[in-house]
Amino acid sequence: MQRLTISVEDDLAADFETLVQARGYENRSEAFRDLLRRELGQAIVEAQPDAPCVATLTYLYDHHERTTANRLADMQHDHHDLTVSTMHAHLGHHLCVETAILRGPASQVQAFAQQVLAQRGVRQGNLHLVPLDDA
Ligand code: NI
Repeated sequence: MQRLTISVEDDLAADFETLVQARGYENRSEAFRDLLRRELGQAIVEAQPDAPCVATLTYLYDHHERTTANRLADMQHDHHDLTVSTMHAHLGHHLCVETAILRGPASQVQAFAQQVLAQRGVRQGNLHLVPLDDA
């Protein structure tokens, strides 16, 4: 473990302290390490599009639009190499939420996620991508 000493403007320090409190970090070091890991992870994905990664893709869709569910299932079968698992929950009469665990080269995972999110009937979604290091 190394000790880093950094200087930041007063406003930035205050905002950081607010974030530390709001997210329930025990201390600023733990919060800063998380921010750094996230940025470094994103940099790896950008620099190495083929870097192995794992991701969660979460989206809402209307199951009364019958073709949407079929298209989403077809897409996951077509990309079974990227799709590890999918969890589905019925939120109401119309609305469903699905979370898919994806695994593969970062660029392929991102491309597949974009394809899913672009489908008609898919309302809102988010991809969370985490690079897998050598371990
Ligand atoms: Ni449902």
